[in-house]
Amino acid sequence: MTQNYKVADIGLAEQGKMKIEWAEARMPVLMALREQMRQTQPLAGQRIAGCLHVTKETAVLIRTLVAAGADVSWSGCNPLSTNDEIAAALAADGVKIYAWHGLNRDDYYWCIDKTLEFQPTLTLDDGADLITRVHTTHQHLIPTIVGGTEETTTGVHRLRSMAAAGKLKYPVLAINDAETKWDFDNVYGTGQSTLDGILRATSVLLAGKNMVVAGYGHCGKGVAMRAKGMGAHVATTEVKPTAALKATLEGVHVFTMDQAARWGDVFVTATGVKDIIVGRHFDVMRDGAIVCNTGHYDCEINIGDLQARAKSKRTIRDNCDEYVMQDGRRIYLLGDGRLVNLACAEGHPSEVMDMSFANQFLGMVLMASQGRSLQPGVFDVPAEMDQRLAGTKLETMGISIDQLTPEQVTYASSYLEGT
Ligand code: RBV
Repeated sequence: MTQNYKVADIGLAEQGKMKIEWAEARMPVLMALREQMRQTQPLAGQRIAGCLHVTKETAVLIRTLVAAGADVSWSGCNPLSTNDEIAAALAADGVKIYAWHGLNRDDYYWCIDKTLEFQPTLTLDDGADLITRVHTTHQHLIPTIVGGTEETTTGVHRLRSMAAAGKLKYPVLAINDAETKWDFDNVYGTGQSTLDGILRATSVLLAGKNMVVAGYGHCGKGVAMRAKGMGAHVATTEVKPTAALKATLEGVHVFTMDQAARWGDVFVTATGVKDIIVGRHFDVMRDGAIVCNTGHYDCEINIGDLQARAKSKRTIRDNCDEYVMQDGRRIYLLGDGRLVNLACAEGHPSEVMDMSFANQFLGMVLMASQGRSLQPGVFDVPAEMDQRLAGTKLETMGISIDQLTPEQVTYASSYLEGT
């Protein structure tokens, strides 16, 4: 029998199982859906190829997809984000999984291609690498695919460009754009886990430090908010006037990166755009500057420019490389410029992934039943699904909210009511 997994060390499975249990205890919405849909089996007969960070939270999602009847084949969506213990636990459970921490680019695509071997009917992406692979090297699979989902901002951007160019060949749900995803995961998830990654890799005191957060979108805002809470002086860099204005009114300095490069002690990129920190910025940074990225891809910091300026490099701590410049200044790069929260810590906390992955799960169920009737394109998560999910999350937290009376409903919808 051929082995239907490739992981770093299957011997790590027991450790991984305990971590998954830890996450399950903190993901009540997804767990309730699992029990509900174990009965109804809405994913029976579906083959789901997934490409998403192999974390304890993702394992909870995978177990839920399997409980609902799906056959699943999985790869990671970033070379440094796979937790080897989790991958081992999933493999031991019989999940087809091809993922290990620290794989190279060729292995990365080998893993994705392995997940496509069972001819999926649904694709689940984070960053759109899987769906891009289907549309470039595996187009023969398109006729049997009914739909897909996409987890993150960068992936949704890619898919919208693909759709605008007429190149997207099946319907995809933009999970990222659900309110119960971006307004929580992107802000509070990124905020906490990014600082978690920086602290695990450096253990520096953030109080009193100058922290530069490139990009004041949902992710940047979350990082800035939490860094402020730790006592850092926070600045952001922006290209969008309204975002820069919001930052200013929220008490965050706004600088150009040329200005910020001289000012910062710690730099985090959260823009989704390449070349945010380049050679001329490294040239003026302070001795000891710490640089990292929390955007989906590792292109925001130009590492080639950093390497070209360095006379030496050593790994001084786990996930922390020290580059010594020609003039003796030291610059520290965390997690090879890849998502610092996943490369140097455990990604977003389970409590927030509960909502993101409940959306993913319901998105798969929706696509399984309705994908065939949709045209190719990028679709929003239905608004009522979003509100229902938020309501369930509140219930699990023991929080009750009010309901409008019929009179209030009439008032709210009347244009005749005034002074
Ligand atoms: N993300 N997943 C985790 N713990 O499984 N942490 C972060 C986890 C996702 C998050 O939803 C974000 O949109 C995406 O990673 C970026 O690749």
